[in-house]
Formats: sequence, structure tokens, C-alpha cells
Amino acid sequence: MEIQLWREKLSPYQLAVDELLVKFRFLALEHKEAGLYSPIENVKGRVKKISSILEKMQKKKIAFEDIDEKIEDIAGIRIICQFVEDIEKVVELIKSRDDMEIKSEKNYIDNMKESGYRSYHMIVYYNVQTMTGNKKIKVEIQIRTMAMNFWATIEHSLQYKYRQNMPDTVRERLRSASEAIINLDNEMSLIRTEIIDSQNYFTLKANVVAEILNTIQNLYKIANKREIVKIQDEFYKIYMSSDLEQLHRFSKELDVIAEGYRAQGIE
Ligand code: 0O2
Repeated sequence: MEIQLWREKLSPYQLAVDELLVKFRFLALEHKEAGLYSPIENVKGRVKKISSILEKMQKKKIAFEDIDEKIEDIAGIRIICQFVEDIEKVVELIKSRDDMEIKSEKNYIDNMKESGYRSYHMIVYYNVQTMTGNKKIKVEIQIRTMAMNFWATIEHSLQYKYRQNMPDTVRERLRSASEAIINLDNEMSLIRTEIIDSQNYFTLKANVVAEILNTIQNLYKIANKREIVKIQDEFYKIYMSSDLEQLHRFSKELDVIAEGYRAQGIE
């Protein structure tokens, strides 16, 4: 198969992966900027390597002309969550979108694989606009926790090493490691609220501190030096106290001061 043909075949898949990475990362960012907890911790994406496609074609006796139809994971997105509960939220988020249509789902969390593998899989249809027009392609989205991802990554590399001949002892160890991962995810779920509260606190604090610093920077251009020094001292005092309410109040007061200068037409 000529390399150019492969390039043509795979380029819409690359476009889909690139677009979806932007979209899912934006979703996570939107949550954070709004001071909300994001069920999406991290997103990765890849187009399947030609060698892996060839391997699958051979294994499943698929012709080159049929790969769009029969290989569903040429474009792959992996969404990593912090907690098991987040997976359901991400699934709902995906289902509520109108730029992708669900083709099928596999829940390997409620129905763990024999190997110990756990993850939620969705195959979605996604439209890309190419030079030759619209193309509807399939994308596999895998959604799993950080702990599940850790296990799957290790197990995948061992599968690669041993191919079909993984020793029973290694297989057994992986299964018991998988049990440990279930326990870890459960333990984390028990303290989920506390973890989220503390993460939200840091996000909100970072947002308000960024706002305050921005206003102070603008005031530098217009306010007198003595006033700026006073504002800065006040800010450091409040910052050290780590009182979010006080930081919010201070940010609003600074807005009023900046507004006052604007009203005087000094800015
Ligand atoms: P790779 O190298 O990750 O791309 P399919 O083989 O996709 O046509 P299947 O097997 O019904 O059909 O799909 P399934 O079970 O949903 O698996 C799809 C992908 O999930 C796999 O792709 C893996 O990425 C992952 N996966 C499934 N089972 C396991 C497992 O036991 N361990 C690990 N580590 N990953 C798993 P590929 O193409 O097999 O591999």
C-alpha cells in the first residue's frame, strides 16, 4: 500500500482527533474558569499507527477499502477522570452534545474484562469538513479514572511484551492489581467531596488573585504611588490570611477604585 494512500485515508481521522482534543480540553477549561469542578481531568488523543491498523486488518481479515467501516478505533480519544463518579458525568456530557452521535457503548466498569481491564468505551460518529467535503467518521472514546489508566497502561505494555504468551503468574498479579485499583477508586470516592472542595478552593483563590493582580497592574498606570503601595500591603495581608471571602471583597473594592479613576477620565 502506497504511503500517500494511507496519508489520504488517515488525514480526516487526524482532523477529528485534533478537533475533539480542542473541544474536550475547552470543556475542562470552561469548568475551571467558572470555578466549577471539572469531571474531565485530562484528555489525550491519537490516530492508530499504520502498523497497528495492518495488524488488525490481518487479524480480522479486513480489506483496505473496508477499514473505515470495520475498524472503529482509528481515531481514539482518551478522557481521564479523577473519580469513578465523573465517568458517568462525562458520558452524559457527550450524549448531550449535538456535534457527535453515539453509535455504541461498552461499559467495562460494571462488566470488567477477564483480564481485569476497566474503562467506559463509546463509539461516536463525528463529522469533519475536508477539502473534498463532509466526512462522517467513527471515533472511539475511552473514559476511565487515573487509577484505571495506570493499570491499563502497564497491562498494555506487558501484553505487548508477551504477545499471546503472558505467564500465568503475571496474569494473576495483574488481576490482583486490578482489585487493588477498584479499592483505590472506592477509597477516593469516599473522600471525593473533601478533595473537590479543596481543589475548588484553590481554583477560586487563583482566579480572584489573578483578577486582583490585573487590577493593581492597571492602577499602576493611573493611581498615585503612595496609594498603590497601600493597596499592595493590604493585598499581601489578605492573601496571607487565605480568607477567600475577604479576597473577593477586596477585589470588588479595587474595582470601585479603578472605576473611580475611569469616571474622573484619568485613565
Ligand atoms: P490498542 O493498541 O490500544 O489500540 P476491537 O478489537 O477494537 O475491534 P473489541 O476488542 O471488541 O474490538 O474492542 P474493545 O474490547 O472495546 O477494545 C478496544 C480497545 O480497548 C483496545 O484497543 C484497547 O485499547 C482497550 N482494551 C480492551 N481490552 C483491554 C485489555 O484487556 N487491556 C488493555 N490494556 N486495554 C484493553 P486495541 O486495538 O485492542 O489496542
